[in-house]
Amino acid sequence: MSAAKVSVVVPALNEAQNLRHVLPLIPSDVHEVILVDGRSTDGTAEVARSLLPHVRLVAQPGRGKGDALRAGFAAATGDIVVMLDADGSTDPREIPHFIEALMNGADFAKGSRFLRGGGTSDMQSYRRLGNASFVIMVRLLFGGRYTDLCYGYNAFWRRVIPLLALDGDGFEIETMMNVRALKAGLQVAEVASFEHERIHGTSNLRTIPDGMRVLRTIFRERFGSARSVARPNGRPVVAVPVESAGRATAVPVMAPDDGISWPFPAEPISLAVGIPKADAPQQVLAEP
Ligand SMILES: Nc1nc2c(ncn2[C@@H]2O[C@H](COP(=O)(O)OP(=O)(O)OP(=O)(O)O)[C@@H](O)[C@H]2O)c(=O)[nH]1
Ligand SMILES: [Mg+2]
Repeated sequence: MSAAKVSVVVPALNEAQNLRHVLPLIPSDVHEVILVDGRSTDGTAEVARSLLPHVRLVAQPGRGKGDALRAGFAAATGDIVVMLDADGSTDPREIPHFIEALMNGADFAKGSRFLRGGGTSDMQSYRRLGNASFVIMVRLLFGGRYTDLCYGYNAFWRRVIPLLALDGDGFEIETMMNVRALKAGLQVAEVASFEHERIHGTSNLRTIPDGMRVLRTIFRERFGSARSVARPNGRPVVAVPVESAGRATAVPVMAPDDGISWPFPAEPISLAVGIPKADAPQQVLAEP
């Protein structure tokens, strides 16, 4: 068990079929799991409660993933907040790597699919290109050496939430968090992470409109009125290379009845145990 209390925030919009692949795999010794329901019509909240009787269900006031996450962060009571998706894309077994990065001194630990040991099977080439362009843009405009930007798996100390002053409603929220973490001069760690395809259902992301929201966010953060608080090239960005969720050693298991080969283990892991990882030291990616 981590000495710090960990709150896991999961935004979910019609993810009832996917939750059984996600919630049971959250380490059982976390402080709380908060599921932010976006007025789902498929029984998401009920399924969450049946899978995890102690889950905290939070209703979001507005619409969009950003709105949902902000509601979840406001409700969190732990020392550390971990955000991950409800569609099976993000592996809860990676949580200990994020915690480790925070325990090692990071204020903010962001998942990266493009760090050694990370990867994705859920990103079409045009989305990959868009994300890469945004990464380069953020490096040029804000400094740091991020390798990923629009990824929904991140963790941070709850005390940094006021510093981020989040006000995004949609899929630009991760970009806003990542950029504001740099602007606030936070110690940011990147943690290698593997993103899987969503298991059931369809994406809520609309590539062009949501890509435009990300682009607008980047420019507004750099050239809008908030630029006065910018501290580009702040403290170092630190990378914590880890193996991609130990997938090389994970035993594939069959989900009970959907026929999908699912590489996650049947049992959740403990925060203290985590996934076997490479003996890779922390790696400084950028000097201030
Ligand atoms: N509460 C809430 N959750 C949302 C909303 N929009 C998206 N989500 C959740 O946010 C997570 C990421 O959304 P996705 O639709 O998977 O977007 P994506 O990962 O970019 O798209 P895919 O690659 O197709 O999975 C999922 O857990 C969604 O259920 C929303 O408006 N409200
Ligand atoms: Mg997804």
